[in-house]
Amino acid sequence: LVIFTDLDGTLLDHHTYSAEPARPAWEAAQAAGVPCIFNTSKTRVEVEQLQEKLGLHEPFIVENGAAVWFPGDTDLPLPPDARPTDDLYCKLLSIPRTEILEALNPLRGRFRFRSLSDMAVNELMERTGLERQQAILALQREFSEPLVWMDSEDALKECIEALGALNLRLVRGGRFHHVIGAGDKGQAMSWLLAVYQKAFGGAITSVALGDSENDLNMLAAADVPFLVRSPVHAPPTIPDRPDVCITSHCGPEGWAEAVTSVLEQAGIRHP
Ligand code: 2M8
Ligand code: MG
Ligand code: MG
Repeated sequence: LVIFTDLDGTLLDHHTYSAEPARPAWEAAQAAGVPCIFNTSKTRVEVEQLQEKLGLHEPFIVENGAAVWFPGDTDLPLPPDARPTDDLYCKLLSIPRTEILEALNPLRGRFRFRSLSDMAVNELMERTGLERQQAILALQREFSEPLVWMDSEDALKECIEALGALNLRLVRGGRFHHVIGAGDKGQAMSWLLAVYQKAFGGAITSVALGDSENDLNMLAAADVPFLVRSPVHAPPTIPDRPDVCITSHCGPEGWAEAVTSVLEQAGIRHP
């Protein structure tokens, strides 16, 4: 069993960013040797800080599937192109943010949007409710660019087409639209799952949890998908997965509900 989870609005409360209501559930998973892999829009430095705060030490996927980071002391078989960076290894699945920003520049005259590269820390704090220290880390992006869309829905469609011609995509998170290069959360999850299969042999059951549109391909690719209820939007529908479970609680309470049920079905009980 391996758990892949979105953070904002899923493991973390949409408004307060607290994961505490889910603590007993992830501690039970950890005690049973079930890894909780973060698969998020957040940046590497945001996830590093969060893992430290929660007491987790696992590989993680950042910026909507753009890269997989492994702890420096990982036992997993690293691919030959994993790049040592600081204390970690990075497997790049996408392109650098600089290329995305260059592609966005000529579109600024055609469409109305603000991107994170236009924002100072204070504006990001106001828009997200992040603390100053967290907002500073959210601005340290490496592989993607979140946008506040300020134009019409028709213009959004046009912009998605213009980006598509440049091999870029726009995916909708909880608050922002994210411009990403190749890959997505679903592909990154499948890539990392194959690394686990190789390490441990045999089939591993993948559990995925998410709340927003940018999580749908991850949920569609998982053996056991959970849509965690959101306090701010209706649950999106996943084509071809009528079996998806929608939690009755929102955010971390819903996460705990889902993970507890999965662990119980696997014969793992809370201590
Ligand atoms: C952004 O990501 C979330 C994910 O769903 C969003 O679109 O609402 C990113 O900028 C991330 O780095 C940041 O931590 C988060 C804060 O709400 O917003
Ligand atoms: Mg989310
Ligand atoms: Mg997210």
